[in-house]
Amino acid sequence: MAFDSTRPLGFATRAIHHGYNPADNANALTPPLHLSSTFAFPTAEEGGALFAGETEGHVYSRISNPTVALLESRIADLEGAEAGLCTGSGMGAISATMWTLLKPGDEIITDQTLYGCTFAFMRDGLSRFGITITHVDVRDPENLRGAISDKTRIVYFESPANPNMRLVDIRAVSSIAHEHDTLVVVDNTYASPMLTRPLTLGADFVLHSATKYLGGHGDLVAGAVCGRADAIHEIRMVGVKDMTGSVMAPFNAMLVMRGLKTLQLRMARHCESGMKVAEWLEAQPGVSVVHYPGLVSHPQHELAKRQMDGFGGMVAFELEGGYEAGLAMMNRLRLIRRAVSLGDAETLIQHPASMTHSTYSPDERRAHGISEGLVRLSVGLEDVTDLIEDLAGALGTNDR
Ligand code: 3LM
Repeated sequence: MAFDSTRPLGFATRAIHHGYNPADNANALTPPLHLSSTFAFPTAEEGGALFAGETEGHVYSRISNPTVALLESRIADLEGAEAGLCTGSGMGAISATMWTLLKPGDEIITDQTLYGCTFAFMRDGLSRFGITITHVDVRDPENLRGAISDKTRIVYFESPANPNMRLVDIRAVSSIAHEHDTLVVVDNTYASPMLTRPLTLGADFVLHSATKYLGGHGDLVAGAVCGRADAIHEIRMVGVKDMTGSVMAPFNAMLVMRGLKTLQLRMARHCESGMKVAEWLEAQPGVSVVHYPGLVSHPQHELAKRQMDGFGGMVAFELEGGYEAGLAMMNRLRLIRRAVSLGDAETLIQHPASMTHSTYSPDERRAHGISEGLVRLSVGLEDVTDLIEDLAGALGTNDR
């Protein structure tokens, strides 16, 4: 029998159990992996009814799949959404959502700072089809008031933003956007639903690169979008089925479900170690600035305390020696891996200007607050003393 609690279940419990009852699946503790690409119709008429949307069920795995559907319902539950949809990558979730919601003539307002490929998708992809992109610094929500118009269909941002850790007040921005009947789409990759739940703060859609904290082990590429059931159905039937074909493989859904089981545990450790590394870095000579929402020196620390249930594992910093010093320091690391991506067990370091944000021109980076010397750390799950020792060696603050 399914467990029936009189009070809402906790985050970790839901991340492990939501939507699955072993009794429905030969008592298998672990949900089955349905690899089937297609599903047999009992009769031709029933197949027709499924296609007509008169009955519910699986037809073909580019539309839906039972293993992926379980993950979709779990992520939606953790985000406090009516429905979820999983995709082949984070960019798949972003593009399928945008192609579904926007039409020529519409405008999208985004924050200044976006992940490099999201920025390029908007600049080179959406703009080709008659959609206007306007970048506004929505760290001050009032800036949105001056920019928003009848044409603005979507306000889009990340919080914390990749790579400079700027935050957006989701509640304030959503309330201004809704005065203008504009949809709010939040990329919640950095925080994960454990630290921020944008829909409960007023956003309309929440997106993820599930490659990162949701998967958590650096062994898959995946994405997700959550929101109201009717809108998610439309993104599934238009943005995924017909426009991008960006489908999550059932095996990847299994892996993300495995990752979700430890999301709370992992995130708690990311937060603890992220804070220690950020505080340590801030105290080092030669480190000119550390961007981490848990630091009192972060200009939006008060917002972070209000909006986030922890400050996460992403830390960005700059050295006094700028670009060259940053790269030289990266090359001296012995344990921390030089790699893009984030949210893995392994601590990763990368240089946004030449890597994740090389899609921006130098002028665009300057205008969008992404400095050339910035270095980005995804603090992993190793012993934090080992990480700090490696950083100390690379910064030349110990005798190695
Ligand atoms: C990275 N980021 O290293 P996928 N939204 C955010 C992201 O950080 C990312 C995506 C969407 C990185 C990937 S860079 C070549 C490697 C906030 C990805 C896109 O399509 O699952 O990679 O998600 O910052």
